[in-house]
Amino acid sequence: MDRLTTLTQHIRDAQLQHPGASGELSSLLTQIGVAGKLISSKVNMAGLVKIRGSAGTTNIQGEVQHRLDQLAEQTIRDVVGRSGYVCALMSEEEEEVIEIDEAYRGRYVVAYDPLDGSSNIDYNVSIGTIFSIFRKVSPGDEVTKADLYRCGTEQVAAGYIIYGSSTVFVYTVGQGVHGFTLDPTVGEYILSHEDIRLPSACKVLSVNTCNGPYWSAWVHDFLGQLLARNDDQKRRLTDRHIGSLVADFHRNLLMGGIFLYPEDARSPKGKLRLMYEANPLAFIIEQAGGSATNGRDRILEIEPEWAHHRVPLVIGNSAEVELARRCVLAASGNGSSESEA
Ligand code: P6P
Repeated sequence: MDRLTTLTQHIRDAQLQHPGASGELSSLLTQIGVAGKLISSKVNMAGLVKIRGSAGTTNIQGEVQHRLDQLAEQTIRDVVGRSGYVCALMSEEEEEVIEIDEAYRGRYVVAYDPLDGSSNIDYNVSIGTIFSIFRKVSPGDEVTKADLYRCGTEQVAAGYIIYGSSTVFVYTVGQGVHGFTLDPTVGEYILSHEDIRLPSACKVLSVNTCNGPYWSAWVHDFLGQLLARNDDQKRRLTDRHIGSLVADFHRNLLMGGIFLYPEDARSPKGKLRLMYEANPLAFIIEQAGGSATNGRDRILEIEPEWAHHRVPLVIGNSAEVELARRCVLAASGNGSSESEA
């Protein structure tokens, strides 16, 4: 029987790579794991305890909040916010940055989407928590914009917890990407996906094709080139899109694929948020050997304008991300989009 490695052990081993590390980041990641266990138990019971359905309120995004959204938000505030390792929280559910009481304040900033894909909650589709962690940089106790609105390259850790057929915690601290499956019988995350590498072949295309009438020309060019790969001999590419970013991303990370939510006439700046969706997933995909762009720039180098900065997102296999970039350039009159692949 293979040796079992728990999340806590793995995080500690990763921390041991940095002798000067205080262990606070390790403890913070462990607390995020605890929050994930609590949210997982509620997600898995949602249908039974009738907490599904709308809470009748809306969040800053104007999206109808589900009770599970609010529960996930409160769980992260209680567990992570009072861990003693965090000085500020940036939540998809909250317009303002959440400052932490002095008694619990620590050295890290956490940006998170407490329950991504929540519109799928009532249909038993996989949903998830996405998180991004920065170390405070300004001196003293005060939290400044310099601590908050940071490029993704400054993340010290990022990950997600996907609540699906099983609950899986996936994270990176810049030493590869690792996944842990929760054993609910003992409440431990057990290493199940060590050193995840994005498969070299792009097998999956994930996009909401019903946004087609709203897309820029480059998107049609890009998709046309991808679909041309399927011919009489072989179907090289298939479509898998479930409308839950964390679920679409996790499947593509393991199978090899490209996900895109480009800018369109309805969302001219894109729909997905930089700080707590694009940045953490871009950190992960790069650590696994892939790429992420807004169509022009590397996601991790985009300067955030505010906590809920939206970006177009193309993320997955690097060759296909580069093809998307060429299509954008060609549409703007610079160069040809013809795939070199
Ligand atoms: P659309 C869920 O609300 C979400 O933020 C992502 O999880 C998902 O990829 C996207 O929105 C789906 O948006 O416009 O295709 O319904």
